Amino acid sequence: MRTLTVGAAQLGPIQKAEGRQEVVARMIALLDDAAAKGCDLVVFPELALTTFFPRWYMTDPAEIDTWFESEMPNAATKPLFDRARELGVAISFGYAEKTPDGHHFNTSILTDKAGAIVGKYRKIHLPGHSEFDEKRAFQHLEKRYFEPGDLGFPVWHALGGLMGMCICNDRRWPETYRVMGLQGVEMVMLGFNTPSVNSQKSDEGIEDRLFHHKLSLQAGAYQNSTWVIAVAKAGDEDGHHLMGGTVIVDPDGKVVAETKTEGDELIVHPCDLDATRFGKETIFDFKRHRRIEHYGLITSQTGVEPPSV
Ligand code: CDT
Repeated sequence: MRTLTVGAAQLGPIQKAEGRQEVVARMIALLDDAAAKGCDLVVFPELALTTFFPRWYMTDPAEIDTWFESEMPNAATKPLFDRARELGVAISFGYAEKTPDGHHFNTSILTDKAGAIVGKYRKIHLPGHSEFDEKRAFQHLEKRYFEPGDLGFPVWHALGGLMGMCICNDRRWPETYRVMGLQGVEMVMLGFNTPSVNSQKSDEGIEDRLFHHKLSLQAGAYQNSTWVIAVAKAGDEDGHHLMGGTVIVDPDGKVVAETKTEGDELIVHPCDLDATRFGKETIFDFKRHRRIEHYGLITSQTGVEPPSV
């Protein structure tokens, strides 16, 4: 057994006016709780330090940049890194990253138990749109504020296992898991901010949204025989509701732990990384069973092209 005890640290809503220091204090409270419960690793949501700002339409670059971090750790997040190091707990969380040469990404990091950053991922599948869309009930402007990630889907040797990350909408795309699966990933960590209604389909509510969320995670976990840790930012942010649904999914595709609220809430599960072996060595032994000679369209074509009549 190679057991990694994981805390999935859901955050309740963060209002637009709430500062990073307040949020970091909430994250430290969850981290303390996780350490007391024996966690080796605590995973926090996408864009964990602020409200989900891509719902707001902005045109002033200086205003936009107030939502971004130009270094990590920085003054606001140093107390979180310091506490994680003191407790000997690894952490993963998402934030809006501005690089020294001015690029903007939706990013997640993973630290080791000494608080050193050992992995960085930049979100590849950016949902939504780039211009104000009056037809939508509310805006989702990730394509306006972020560039698609430029780091691929790396997998790292860390915490005694093979660890990978993706972010929110990435979880809906099978390619995300398969590219990590081909590197032997044993645990995928991801944060999400998912509105509880579809801005383009008013009758698609929270039940359907939670169903599609879990369907994607459970399929990705099963088909690649990997743990998946999916962590929400949930609840009502300035009148915009985000669904909860923080879950830990085992390599058999089963949900083994789940939050019950839409507030700050920690769930903990002992994840045996060796439990990934059975699936990887049998039905999903890629080397024996994959037929790449028939998969060319997956990387040569983006949109749908029906066969000619
Ligand atoms: N943050 C994020 O990626 N949210 C999306 C909402 C899609 S609606 C434009 C998600 O896939 O959950």
